[in-house]
Amino acid sequence: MDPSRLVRVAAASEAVAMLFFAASHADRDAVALGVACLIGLALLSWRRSAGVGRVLLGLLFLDVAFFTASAAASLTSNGEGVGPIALQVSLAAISIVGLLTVIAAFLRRPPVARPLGRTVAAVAIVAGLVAIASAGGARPVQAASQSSSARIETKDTAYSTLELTARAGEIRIEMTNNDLFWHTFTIDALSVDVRVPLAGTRAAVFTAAPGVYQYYCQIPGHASAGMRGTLTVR
Ligand SMILES: [Cu+2]
Repeated sequence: MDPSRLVRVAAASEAVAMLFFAASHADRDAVALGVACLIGLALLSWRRSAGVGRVLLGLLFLDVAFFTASAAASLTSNGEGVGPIALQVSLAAISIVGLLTVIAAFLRRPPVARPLGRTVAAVAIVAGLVAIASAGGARPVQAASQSSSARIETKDTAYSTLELTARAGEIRIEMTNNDLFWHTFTIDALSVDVRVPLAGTRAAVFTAAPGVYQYYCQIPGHASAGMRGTLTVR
């Protein structure tokens, strides 16, 4: 099987999985990635633009592989839900397969033996189906809130609140992420930086004196998209 054909299979699987997640969770990052996959796929259709398409898809696969593999590792080490882990593992699998097929296509490797080609294509498609099946179940668990702590959630590249209040002393901010990719709860002035994967809940525990502190998400582009707020400590 021709490596460039395998690139198409992997890109189509990734696009379908991303757009399915985007449709079920209204996740802006997933929409952008799904659309970018479709653009890459379209560019492959013309000989002149095929190289650009491969580079675009290669970068997308690399980006998704990095974030989903690290999210899967984090969710696993925290013993979090099987659904979210399956979603991240399957997206990582599609992306790693996709990245390898892009590299093979660039190296102009001779066509892969048909059984191997079929296996690679099957892995991409099955991983896509697993991603779709687990996307619906990737919902966070609600944790009980306590008076001494505050909770915040992220959805559609936005914090659930842009104003948090807490009492001076030890403060615990629990954040749950409902989006496909990582978000952070970061306060530079207090050296707070908690990273939260999909369906993960992580707590930032720190001590603060009375004052107003800025919190934001460190993922590139997220703070400027509105992921910044203020924590008022009284
Ligand atoms: Cu973010």
